[in-house]
Amino acid sequence: MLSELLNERHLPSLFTMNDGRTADTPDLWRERRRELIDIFSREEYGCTPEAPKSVSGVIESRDDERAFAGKAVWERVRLTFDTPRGPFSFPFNLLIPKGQEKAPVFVHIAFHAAVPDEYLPAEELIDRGYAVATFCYTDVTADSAEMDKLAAMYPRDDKTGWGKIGMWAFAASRILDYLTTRPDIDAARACVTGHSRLGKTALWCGAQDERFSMVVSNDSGCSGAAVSRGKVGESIERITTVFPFWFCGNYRAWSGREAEAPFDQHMLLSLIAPRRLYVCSAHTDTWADPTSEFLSCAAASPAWTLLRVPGLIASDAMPERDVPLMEGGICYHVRTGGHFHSRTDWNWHMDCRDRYRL
Ligand code: GTR
Repeated sequence: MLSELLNERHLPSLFTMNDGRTADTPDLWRERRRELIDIFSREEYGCTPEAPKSVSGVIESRDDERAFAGKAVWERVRLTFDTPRGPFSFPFNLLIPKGQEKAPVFVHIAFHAAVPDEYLPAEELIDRGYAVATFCYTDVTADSAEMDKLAAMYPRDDKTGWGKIGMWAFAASRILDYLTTRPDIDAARACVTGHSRLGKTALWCGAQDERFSMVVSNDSGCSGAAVSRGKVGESIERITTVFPFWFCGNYRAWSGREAEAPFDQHMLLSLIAPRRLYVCSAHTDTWADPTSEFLSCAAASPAWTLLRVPGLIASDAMPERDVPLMEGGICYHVRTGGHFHSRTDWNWHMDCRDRYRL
């Protein structure tokens, strides 16, 4: 039974505030939300700098004739914003389906700059009326300890300074800044998404940036959707040994001490309430641990309830494979197969967006 499994994890309470009060009203939840963002900033992902005052985009090339058989406009945009050490810029691809006044959009945090890509079925998205703004994460900063590009533009302390996940998440928010200025994009219907390490990134981005009406994490696993307490596969110890630079310096102190931490990943998910959250697992992806991803959704669900939106609507068991749960504010599926951002995943994300006009 799911409820028994959940009890065994002994997850920290979403609602117990730092001073011992219980956040049991929407107003107190606003305060608690702030506390949780502070905890994740200090202990896991590092502190996010203030957003720049303005962001501008220059369209470097535009194809409105041939792209995707003439069904879409394809722009290559260079985004620029101010930082404490001067202007920073990075490129992204913007695909906009024709035939709508304003298109809902996916902000896709991508492993590659290519369009389409094995993880990005661009034509399928266009055919279903979704725009996509996709950027390659290493155009923002290297996936290594090297503090290049965006990382070089801000002072950073070793303990609480942002890690790479925080930087990629920040970049996704800057793209949304720009998209809000575009008359052809419906920025009120913006969904941030990514796979694996970039699924962790999408969650941290959407947790902080409430302008995203929907957040999708695909196979994000450890330090993403999955709770760390009782998790199998990757652990805090392992991830902070192999990828310490994804996080702030303090995170490592929790390796092997998950049970003592004042946080766990269901609290990250709760920050997305009452917006739509869609967590996706793949059944052979034991490294990410589908059970811990699903338990995390169940444990986050009371935050939606508090805000008077149904959270996870599921039976008291692990969901069947390939049967997406889309009834509540938290959606979930476990897809047959392995660690991959597949067309099957994308189609279900789009089904969900269609259904709720998100
Ligand atoms: C793995 C890492 C996971 C996951 C994955 C990926 O090596 O252990 O946390 O993020 O990379 O991003 O593909």
